[in-house]
Amino acid sequence: MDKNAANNKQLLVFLGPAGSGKTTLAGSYGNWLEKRMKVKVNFVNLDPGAEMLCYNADFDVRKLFTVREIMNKERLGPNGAFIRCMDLILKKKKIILDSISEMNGEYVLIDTPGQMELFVFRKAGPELISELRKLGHVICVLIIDPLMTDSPSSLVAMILLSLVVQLRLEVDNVIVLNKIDAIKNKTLLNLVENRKKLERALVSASEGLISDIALSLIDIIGEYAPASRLVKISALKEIGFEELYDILHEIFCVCGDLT
Ligand SMILES: Nc1nc2c(ncn2[C@@H]2O[C@H](COP(=O)(O)OP(=O)(O)O)[C@@H](O)[C@H]2O)c(=O)[nH]1
Ligand SMILES: [Mg+2]
Repeated sequence: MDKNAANNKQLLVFLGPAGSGKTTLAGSYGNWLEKRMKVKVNFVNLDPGAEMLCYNADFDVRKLFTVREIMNKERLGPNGAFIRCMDLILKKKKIILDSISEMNGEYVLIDTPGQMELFVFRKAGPELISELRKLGHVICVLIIDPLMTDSPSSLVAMILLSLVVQLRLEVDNVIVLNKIDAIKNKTLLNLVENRKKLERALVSASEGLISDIALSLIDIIGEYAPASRLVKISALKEIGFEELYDILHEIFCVCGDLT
């Protein structure tokens, strides 16, 4: 692929804990881009354990291997098979990258394995993402599921997890809080926007040492995951997609790939 074409391609990698909505968001945001922005989108599934997808994958890693096949063939349990699959992703990376480089859409949306930690903390994720950078501008969409948070400190922990992923992958990124359609109590969500409120909530939660740790991490969050980079969305109801698009576009432009 020539350099200019590569520079104009946005590769969005969806990452987040199991069940946070990677697959749903890849599908619904991709459809939204095609419908509303009239752009061509390609979809890539890198989850060998996926049962069902909500998009038509232009490349699907399950054509090469699946977690179930590896479990049967190598007599492994689900975790062992998953680890083996991450090694296989690396082994087959040329097939994956060649296939992505042949895609002709302006956007390539990449859905990643359910077990984020195995992808991010083993070699597969960082190596693949580093190679993807040769094919276009890679931006990670880090998904937080606020339904998994039940206290101010657990919200801090979730945001921090996104920062750890950033540290490991070294690429541009945006953090999204998904499933806002399902959140009954919006108080916790509002804390994200207001650092002072979050501080007060941590103090009054009286979680002792946990609150103290969370309080001392707030500055880091303010610096590396500022509220302006946290987008509240619903992958299911297509809420917040304009804002997500604007932020992604801004990152894309600031880095000099667009004028
Ligand atoms: N209410 C609600 N549920 C969602 C949303 N996004 C995903 N889900 C649900 O969360 C579950 C896990 O989603 P999935 O995309 O498979 O997560 P993944 O494991 O990160 O790929 C599914 O039951 C989805 O329907 C959302 O915005 N709102
Ligand atoms: Mg998935």
